[in-house]
This record gives sequence, structure tokens and C-alpha cells, in this order.
Amino acid sequence: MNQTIAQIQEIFGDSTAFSVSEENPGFPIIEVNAGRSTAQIALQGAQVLSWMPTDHPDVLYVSPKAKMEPGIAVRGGIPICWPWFNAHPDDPSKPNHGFVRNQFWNLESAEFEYNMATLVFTFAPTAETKELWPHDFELTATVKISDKLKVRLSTKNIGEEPFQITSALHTYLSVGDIERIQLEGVKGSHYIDQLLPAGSEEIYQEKNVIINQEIDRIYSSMSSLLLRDLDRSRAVFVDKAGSRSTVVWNPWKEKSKALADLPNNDYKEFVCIEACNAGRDRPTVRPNASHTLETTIGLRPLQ
Ligand code: TA6
Repeated sequence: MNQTIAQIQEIFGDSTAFSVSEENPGFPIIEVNAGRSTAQIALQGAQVLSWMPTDHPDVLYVSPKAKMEPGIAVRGGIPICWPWFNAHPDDPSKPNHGFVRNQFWNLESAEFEYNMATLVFTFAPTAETKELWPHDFELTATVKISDKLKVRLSTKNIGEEPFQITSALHTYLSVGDIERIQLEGVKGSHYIDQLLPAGSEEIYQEKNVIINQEIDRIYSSMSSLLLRDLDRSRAVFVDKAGSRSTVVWNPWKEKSKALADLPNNDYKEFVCIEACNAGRDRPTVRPNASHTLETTIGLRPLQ
């Protein structure tokens, strides 16, 4: 049973930092005013949809054609892809990017102090998810909103057997013009090009990344990244922890036309920079052990 609006409001108490609305019936969205920024988080998927530092346009992109309906993945913000990244390794009939982004999570707590809002969401297995993935786990998403945005995903194995996960904090970063950005941080690393046949040789990234075509790469890299947005005269940093791989994705023209929940020209307005565990990076979580994946994004002046 999903939490009701009243139950969510009870968690907020009399704090003016939090409110919740259901513009679309059955799809609660939490609004956060953390002083130096505002945010929106959907209860479905514990998915951050918006993060706006004061006096700045949204740092995240959400497709205007995204369906805000129960059970349908929302294109934009920071989808939590778990317990597998992309297609299921053995069964393509299972949902892309796992199942937790399409399920309602439970809001456990919401606190605001010293200009930082902290919200904690949990997700536990259901009969439906056990059909998809037969393991016992506790999943916790902690969202911290201040002059930065941090999302921490913690997986705890509460079963008897170890399990492997691949996962991603699939961040859609809003940009002024995709052809006027530079991405620093993966130069010198190798990547799997997901546009090539599976098993293709990894490729060496010689220079900083510019985007002038479809790009879908899994970089073997633990480094932070810096997105220089020349059009908006700002830079966005993406720090990460618990992540040995980084995905960079933009669908470009043709793929955008094939995505029903993305306007044809909106590929120009975002790039996905994803803290993840994907490709060869498949952490094993032993019984009673935990794995944490984290991303922190924020603004920097454009030097
Ligand atoms: O992160 C890159 C990627 O794996 C792409 O291959 C593309 O499928 C993208 O994710 C979006 O996936 P979605 O299931 O949200 O349409």
C-alpha cells in the first residue's frame, strides 16, 4: 500500500521546507525549499525531478512529454536504475534499467536544518519484484539538498546468498546547447561504446568529450566530471562515490525521434552523466553487507 498524501504530510510536520502535491492523481511529488535551492522529488522511484539553485535555471532536465503516471518510467531528473543497468542480462522481457524506478518508495523522514534538507526513502521487495529478482534486500535512497544536490543509494543484502548488482544514478543534466558543451574528467580512461556490437574492444578517450552525434558510453572511471556549459556560462560538477564506471549518453537526432516521451529536438537540451556500476563493474553484495552508490552535483563558475 502506497503512502497517502496525509501520511507524507505527517512526516513533514510543521516544517515549511516541505510540501507534497498530486497534480496527477496517484503520483505524489514532494516540493522542497532548502533556502539556497529548491527541488522536486517523485515518490515513485524516489526520483529527483528538479534541482534549482537560487537565481539559476534548473540543473536537471525532465522531458515535457514524460508521463507522470504510476508504473511508467519518468524521462528526466535522476532515475534510480537498480538492480540491473540497461537490459536484464538474461531476460530481455524484464524492464530496462531494473524495476525500482517504476515502483513507489516509502518516505521515512524529512529534515531541514542549517540550509540543508535531507529526505530518506526506502524500498523493500514485493511479490511482484521477487518475480523479477528473487533476492531479499533493503534499498535506501538519501537525498540531500543545499547549494549542492547529493543522492546516495544504499543496497543491503538481508538474504542468505550473495548477489551481484549493476546500477546507475541516471542523471539528466540540463544544458543550454548540446553543441556548446565540453565534458572533462574522462580523458585518459577507456570506454565501452554501447553503439558498437557487444564485446567490441574498449576505446581510449584521448581528449575531453564534446557531443556532436549520438553518444552512449560506459567509461571505466572513478573520477569526478565537470560539464562546461558555454551557452549558460556555467559549469556543473558531478562527483561520485561507490562507482567504478560513468555513463555518458545523448540520443541525438534519430534516437530522439524513436523515443515517444522525448520531443524530437530536446536532445539539444540535456546530457546524461551517470554515476554507475555497469559494464564490467558488477559489485557483489554478500549477506548482511551493503553497497553504496552516490552522486553529488553542483555549480561552478565557468573559468
Ligand atoms: O544510460 C544510457 C542508456 O542505457 C541508453 O542506452 C538509453 O537506453 C538510456 O539509458 C535511456 O534508457 P530508458 O530505459 O530510460 O529509455
